[in-house]
Amino acid sequence: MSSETIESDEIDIESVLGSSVERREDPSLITGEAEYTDDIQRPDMAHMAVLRSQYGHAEIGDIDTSEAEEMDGVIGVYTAADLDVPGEVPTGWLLPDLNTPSHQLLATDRARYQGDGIAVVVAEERYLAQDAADAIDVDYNRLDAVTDPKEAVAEDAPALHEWSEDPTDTEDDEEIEVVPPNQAFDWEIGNADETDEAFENAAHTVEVDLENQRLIPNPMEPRATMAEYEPGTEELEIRMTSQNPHLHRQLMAGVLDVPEHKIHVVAPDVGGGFGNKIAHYPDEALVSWCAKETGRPVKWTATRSESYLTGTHGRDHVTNAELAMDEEGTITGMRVETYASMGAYLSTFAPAIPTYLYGTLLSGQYDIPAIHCHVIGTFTNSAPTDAYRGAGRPEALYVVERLATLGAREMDMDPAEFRRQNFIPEDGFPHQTPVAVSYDSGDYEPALDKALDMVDYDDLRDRQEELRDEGRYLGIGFSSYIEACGLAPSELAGQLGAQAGLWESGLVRIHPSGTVTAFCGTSGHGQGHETTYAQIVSDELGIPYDDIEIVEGDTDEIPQGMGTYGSRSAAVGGSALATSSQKVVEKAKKIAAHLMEAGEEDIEFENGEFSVAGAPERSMSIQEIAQQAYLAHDMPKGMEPGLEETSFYDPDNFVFPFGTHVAVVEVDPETGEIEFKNYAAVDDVGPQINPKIVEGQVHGGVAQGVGQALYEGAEYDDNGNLMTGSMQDYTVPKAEHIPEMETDSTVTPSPHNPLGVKGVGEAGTIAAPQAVVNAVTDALQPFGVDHIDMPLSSEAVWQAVNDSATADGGENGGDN
Ligand code: MCN
Repeated sequence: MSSETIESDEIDIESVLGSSVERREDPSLITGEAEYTDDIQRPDMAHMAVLRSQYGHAEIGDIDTSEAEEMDGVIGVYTAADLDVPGEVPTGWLLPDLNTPSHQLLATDRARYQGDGIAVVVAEERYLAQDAADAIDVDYNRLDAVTDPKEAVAEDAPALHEWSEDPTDTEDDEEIEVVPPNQAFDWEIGNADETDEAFENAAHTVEVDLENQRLIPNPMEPRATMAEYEPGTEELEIRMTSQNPHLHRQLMAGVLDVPEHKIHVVAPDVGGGFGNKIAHYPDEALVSWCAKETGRPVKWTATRSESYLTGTHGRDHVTNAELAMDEEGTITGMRVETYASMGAYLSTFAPAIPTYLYGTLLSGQYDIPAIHCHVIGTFTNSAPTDAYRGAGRPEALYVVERLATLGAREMDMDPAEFRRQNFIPEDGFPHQTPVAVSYDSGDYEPALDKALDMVDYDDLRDRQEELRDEGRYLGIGFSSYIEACGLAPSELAGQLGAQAGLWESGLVRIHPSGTVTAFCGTSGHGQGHETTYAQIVSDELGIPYDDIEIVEGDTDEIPQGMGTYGSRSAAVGGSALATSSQKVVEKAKKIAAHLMEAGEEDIEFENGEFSVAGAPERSMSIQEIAQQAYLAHDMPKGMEPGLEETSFYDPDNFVFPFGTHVAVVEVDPETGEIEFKNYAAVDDVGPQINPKIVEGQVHGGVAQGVGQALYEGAEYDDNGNLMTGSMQDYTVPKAEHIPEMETDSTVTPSPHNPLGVKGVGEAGTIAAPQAVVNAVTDALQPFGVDHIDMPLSSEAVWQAVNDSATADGGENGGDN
């Protein structure tokens, strides 16, 4: 990528789009001037702490709050019985026959995961609030727990929820299906019969059992909220770590029964989210309730351990996957069955993640005629799961790309050539997959070829052979991934169960002096929107980049919004701003024609100048037009003064970025240690607004994907105790753990948005895990190791080598 950063005063309007302009948000972030939620102070501010269940599953008996209430400085102690809120924590995505359990802001009779809130304390000081919460005495009756997604629906599994309706399907008189109590949903996509037939007729099949382990998101800033209630105006102002302030406002209005227009949500600077700050949690609503109840501004900031316990987790799938092929290794079918943990309750978007964001991506980059995917969502005594960078798509591509590698092995084919043979051809777009989605555009071979060049593939295979002779094990792993982002066409989202539209709003206002403020309903929290959005608006309006200000994350300033997740901001938010800018230019053109006494059709617009065709000396700048639009002394008849426009942009389709990542590792079979030798990432995200930002997103995404492949994994014990409850037990990779990576790109525009852009925010996370696992198992081929579940710790690798040696009587590992 051509991504040397350039300073903003070095760019001109012709090249502003596509330049690596320095991120304008960084100076305040790196000099400590940024204001995070926890930095906010109010003179009479109180602090909230939450007493959380210490057990994974327990009945709650008496709760004795007397000692806490008597402590000096305690303002109030509240349990579920004190809360007069009408609403429960809502589920924002409904599937057919979804079992939606009651989820109160505080647990009433039962705690269902370690960390479930039981009481809150409001006190003068933060640590006093926590001490008082610790002084609350709860009479627990411990219950058996279940934490494995598949075991949760076993006959003898302890049930988490009591359903008000008998969960027995009696519609069909012949067959009475008893739904296991811990089953959230039973969902399928694709064609089961056609897929079964493909397997019956297959010349070759491969099968793998795999786990996509539970992950804990680690944004630098934990979740935090500061709420203030104004009794005079009855307004509630909530400053919180949000990826989607308007959505939080809407949901909170229902939960707290406060009119939506009386709630003002602001996301100050937010230190990363990775999906963790999308959901509506009980905590933010509790802070808001406490502010109203006590009449004091109230703040709550999660500790890191509290984040680990109660923030939404990601992944947690147990899967069986199979691939069918003909004699030549052409894929003819794929069959997948997955058990996906929802945790103890349904988080806001949880039901969508292992279904519509997973099953629909199982075709990968391949032309597969028949696919069937069956997913059983289950309740377990663990933190609720929800979106975590990639959300459903890393799980899908892990399945696809593990199968592709195993398929190539079965066929004794080179894994790159196996992929190439099965790619959807360049002229095959738009491509309708058998799992509902239609890919917008793609051209997969050039990305693969670039990646092969970057790692010197042919030489590398020779080198692999040479090293094996020396008893060293080099492995090369491929991941030719696809992803669906730019969420999403509202009509389609509605058909699939979304309880919200997924359009985006953008307001572009040119001020009388010619500078611009542009407002967007997305809410960046590290992605660089202030920079890239200003590039888009500058390009559209022909106004210098430095004269453009971007505003996000404030429900009072921005008309409406759906927020930032699903790598949607560039494709949907950026398109809303581009559309509004185009509307501004249209209006300005009419004014220009009027003022220059020319027909509108004769007015040309380029780089911020309106001129009369054939008479370039007759021209006016867009800034001059803005001034005239506000003076309004001489406007076209009937036209309103001012120069600002709003759009609600609703995309026609998802966008489907893709690419090939190749990991090269060396594995020591005696210690199980893995060393990166190379990592090449070729990503196609359509035209790049800012190549440096794109590169940064790929780096960050790959870091998280490598984290999943090698280091991270949330572990609960059999009682539902989180064993990886802090950074001491949960390995978040550090710089030294991340490979040096080389990035490059191809550019295939999407036909579905005015900028042609596809998202990049999750690409690396979706691509990396299977590149690494495929590389490690490639290295271990002499030992017959075909699969190891993530994270590939040294112990897991060592164990796999030893198990395989035991299984074949020591024949494997022949080279050393
Ligand atoms: N971009 C670009 N050219 C493109 C596509 C995108 O220059 N063709 C730029 C965008 O303008 C934006 C950035 O790349 O500045 C990411 O854009 P996009 O792919 O639209 O993703 P979003 O902005 O919607 O961000 C969401 C995405 C997700 S889903 C997660 S999770 C994630 C991620 O972004 N969390 C992040 N990246 C993160 N980066 C940081 N620093 N912190 C997080 O929490």
